[in-house]
Amino acid sequence: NRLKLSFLERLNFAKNPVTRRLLQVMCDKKTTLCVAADVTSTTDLLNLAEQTGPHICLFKTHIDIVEDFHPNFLKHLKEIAERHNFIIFEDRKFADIGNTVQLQYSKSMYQISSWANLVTAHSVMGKGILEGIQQSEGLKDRGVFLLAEASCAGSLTDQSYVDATLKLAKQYPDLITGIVCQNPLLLEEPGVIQLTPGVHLESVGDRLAQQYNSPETVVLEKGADVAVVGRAITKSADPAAEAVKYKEVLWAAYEKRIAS
Ligand code: BMP
Repeated sequence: NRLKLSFLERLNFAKNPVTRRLLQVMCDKKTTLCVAADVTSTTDLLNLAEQTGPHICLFKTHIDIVEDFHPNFLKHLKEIAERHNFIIFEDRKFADIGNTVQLQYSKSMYQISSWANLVTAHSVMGKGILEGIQQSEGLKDRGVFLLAEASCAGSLTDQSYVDATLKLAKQYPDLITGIVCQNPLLLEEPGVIQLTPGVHLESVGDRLAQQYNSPETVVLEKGADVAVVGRAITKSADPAAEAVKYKEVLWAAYEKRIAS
């Protein structure tokens, strides 16, 4: 059962190179925190990366919300990522036919495949998306988080969708880093990471159907390995201090989970 194994033990099961690196970063820095960097300027993004960098394993971007994007900015982001030892993760949520996904992943001014080691994809279009990503030009080490469930109220994913998503993920062990979900899914493979968004210590949701759980709940009850925290950190007066707080609560919950 993956939930009882330590991240170090699970490292040996991981078939994807970015998953192995992620687990190593998590162990080295004692953090399972992924910050959702949902800010709209390159200055804010770089400041957030600098402030939260020492406390996170993943830095999750939505590059298409940035208003002053220029390729040069990526050099700075990569430099910060190397210095603070975290992985850059573009939450693109690919959801088209393989050929289009391939173009979206490696072309345009964003050229995601050249700087993001991790991306998200929807499973709704089937294997074409994964083939498209796998066969694109770009970084050699790449991993995909496949979405099985969403954190928001009214999501259309049902059990058969979840089951089909897990089945699809199993067919691409070399590419899949993990699953985005809200429940302790039966990921038989301990080398697959559960990523869970919708985490907040002080709020239960927003006005647009987002739903939050506490860090303890997502780790101990919902099976999260890595927790995604956005506005709880980005909107706080002191993002660095807030990141430390989340990192510590999340890590304590993980230690409790593997000890129990
Ligand atoms: P926040 O903690 O501010 O609500 O941000 C959550 C982040 O996680 C957003 O970037 C959102 O795109 C992402 N996310 C989510 O909230 N729910 C999901 O089911 C999947 C996501 O990727």
